[in-house]
Amino acid sequence: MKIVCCFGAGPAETGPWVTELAAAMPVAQVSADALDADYAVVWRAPQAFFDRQTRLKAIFAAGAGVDALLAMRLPAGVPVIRLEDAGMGEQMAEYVVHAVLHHVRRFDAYAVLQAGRTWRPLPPQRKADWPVGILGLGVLGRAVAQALRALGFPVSGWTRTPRGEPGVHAGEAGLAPFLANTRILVDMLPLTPQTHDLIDARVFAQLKTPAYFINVARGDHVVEADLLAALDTGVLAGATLDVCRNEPARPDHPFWSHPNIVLTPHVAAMTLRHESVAQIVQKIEALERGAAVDGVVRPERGY
Ligand code: NDP
Ligand code: OXD
Repeated sequence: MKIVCCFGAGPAETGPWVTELAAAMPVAQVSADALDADYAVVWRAPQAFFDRQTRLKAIFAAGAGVDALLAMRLPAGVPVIRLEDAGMGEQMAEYVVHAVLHHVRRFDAYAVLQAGRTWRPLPPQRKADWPVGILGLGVLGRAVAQALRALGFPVSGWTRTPRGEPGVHAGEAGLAPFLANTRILVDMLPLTPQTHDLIDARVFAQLKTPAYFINVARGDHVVEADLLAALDTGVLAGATLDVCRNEPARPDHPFWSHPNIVLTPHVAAMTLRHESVAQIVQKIEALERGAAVDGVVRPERGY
């Protein structure tokens, strides 16, 4: 069996994946250049890579989101399989919990007071007054929901398909009641034609105010001018953004210097090679036995 790895960032990133996959799966020939591979493991691989492959049985994405991969011309009929958690759930929970507590425990307000050398305790806040709404309650959204609930925050979610669970709203009809009950909005959706530009002035206006916005998903979900306007008019008290529409953000992007935005460079949940290789190897072994695996992307729904 042959496995080929291709990471658009180049040989420095591809090499360690080849080495680690080969060690984890001694029966496989793992390389960066096979043209007749059975399985491909990729992240941001160029179009020419897919055009050269002649007999792939499956393509493994070394990430959770597959929007960039689905935008390529992929070999017809070859399933795309994404990472499910593989150590990202814990990272997402840490990132979002940090952002929520930073705001609710007023670390942002105390930073301003410190800058002015002002020793002034602010009134305590009740978690019950800070309901968190998570857009996208999938593998990673559920990990975040669990961590926030354990801290005592009221948490609700929004999904595409109804679940019949309390606090989980679904579909277009479920968006308004979900937003009306949310003060901290966390974006954890995949990028699909339905979620592109979803988060705009209309969405911000329906939140309990002053609201707070956390985006750990994709920048293309957000109409950035509407986000800035919501901050400037006080509809949003602040935002923590791990992503933006064009990454890396240009030096003159307003997010860098906005006093109420915390910006990080798409690091909320990074792909952990060891955990990812273990998951991919397990799935290849299952496929070779003819067994079904989870995490198979459904192209018609875009995730
Ligand atoms: P999942 O596929 O497990 O979950 C996606 C969730 O979004 C599901 O609950 C799904 O609903 C919901 N959803 C999808 N489309 C819609 C829609 N049109 N309306 C309402 N709900 C919708 O994905 P993961 O949890 O594994 O990952 C989520 C995203 O996180 C990734 O796609 C990626 O964009 C982002 N990400 C960001 C990282 C970072 O470092 N910033 C790292 C890793 C991921 P349903 O349950 O009905 O299917
Ligand atoms: C992912 C990401 O989707 O890193 O895995 O954004």
